[in-house]
Amino acid sequence: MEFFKEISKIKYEGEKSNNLLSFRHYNPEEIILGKPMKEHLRFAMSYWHTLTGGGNDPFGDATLIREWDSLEPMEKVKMRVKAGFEFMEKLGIEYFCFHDKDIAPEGNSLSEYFKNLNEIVDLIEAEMKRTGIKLLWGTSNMFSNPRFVHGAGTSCNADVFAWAGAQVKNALDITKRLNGEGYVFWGGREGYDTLLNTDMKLELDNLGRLLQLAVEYAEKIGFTGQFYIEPKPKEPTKNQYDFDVATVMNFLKTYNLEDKFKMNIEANHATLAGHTFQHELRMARINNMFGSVDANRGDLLLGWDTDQFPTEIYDATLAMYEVLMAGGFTTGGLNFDAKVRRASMDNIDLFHAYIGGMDTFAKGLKVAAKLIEDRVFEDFIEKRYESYRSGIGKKIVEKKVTLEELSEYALGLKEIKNSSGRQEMLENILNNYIY
Ligand code: XLS
Ligand code: NI
Ligand code: NI
Repeated sequence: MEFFKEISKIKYEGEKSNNLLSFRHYNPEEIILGKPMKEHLRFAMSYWHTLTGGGNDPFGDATLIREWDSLEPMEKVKMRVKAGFEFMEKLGIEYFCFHDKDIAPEGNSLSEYFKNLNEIVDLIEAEMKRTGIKLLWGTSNMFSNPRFVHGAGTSCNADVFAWAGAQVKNALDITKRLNGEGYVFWGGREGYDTLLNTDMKLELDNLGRLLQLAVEYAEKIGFTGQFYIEPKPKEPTKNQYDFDVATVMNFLKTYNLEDKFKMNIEANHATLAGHTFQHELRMARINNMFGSVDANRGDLLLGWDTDQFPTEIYDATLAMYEVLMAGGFTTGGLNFDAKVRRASMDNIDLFHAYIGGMDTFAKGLKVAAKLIEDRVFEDFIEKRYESYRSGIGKKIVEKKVTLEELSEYALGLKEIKNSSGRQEMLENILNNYIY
């Protein structure tokens, strides 16, 4: 059975094409810096936003009504699997990501939930075999169900911690079974709304303990995928413990987990933290913590995670610049953690959304590759810091000076001469490469 009958396989037609159901920039096999575009970009479909979400918001119910929505729970989720794989095949997307709860109904007990999950995982496994599509990462939803009202690993209720442990165990089993290349921990409700009722130390220690248990279990079952943490500063709680890359790095060091995790960086989470997307990627890259990306975009005027499809070429270019400078993705990829707007209720809107996101990142990749090939920023930056390659600067970098020596040197200086940072010129050059 075909779901998206009005849409055939989306092809690359180049920049001159007027066909809105084609790629203008994403040419999967085109070689960029020695490897095909598709290997650079490793696009993934987010199961939750694409297949499960209905467009509900705090003021209104679902508007995105799909063919499967009228079916009984198990039939419904099976049809979603079929539709999802057809969708990815038509777009040429080779990876997907999911939470346990996205794919199967929870039923009336934990054992029923696990049983349902197993049944659907059988079907997903068969579809993966049929299409060659792979699992980028799995994760567990430990935030939607009311039992997680106070958090999961950071709940004040030990029974909830235990339940979270069971869900993580099961999600790791599933991820391993489907050959997942990674496993994500996004904080969900791991945070607080007021310190008046919160034992912050115990909550953070418990979160560390949950992650340690996950790492131990992965070793036990031979799951060799990459663990990631996805930072986010707020929403749903007022303060999320995994605030940003820098905070998460400190957390991981405190709990001896820094070698076991990398970052999954989401564009909209970066901006919520008061950083640019590029800042978070850079921070991860220079600390050897770069892992994967949740590609989306926020709205300048709205203060929450709007999860819009990424269409801004500046952001995509600078993001791909960081990805390339980090040596590219290994286990990670570009997961579109993005949803169509509530009023975009047709199936075709899903295609327009993904085509836009994929084309934006493909164009960003091409521009970033050219910038790197021409060493546009590298040469400028190298020159800007040249004072550290000889004389007193070299001694500073090599830790060969004392404060007394610095003082003696400074006392001998007549004047200090600085040179321009040339920001405007560099911004113009960036524009020239984009347009
Ligand atoms: C929510 C997060 C979530 C994670 C996966 O803001 O982005 O979707 O990516 O749990
Ligand atoms: Ni995300
Ligand atoms: Ni998000």
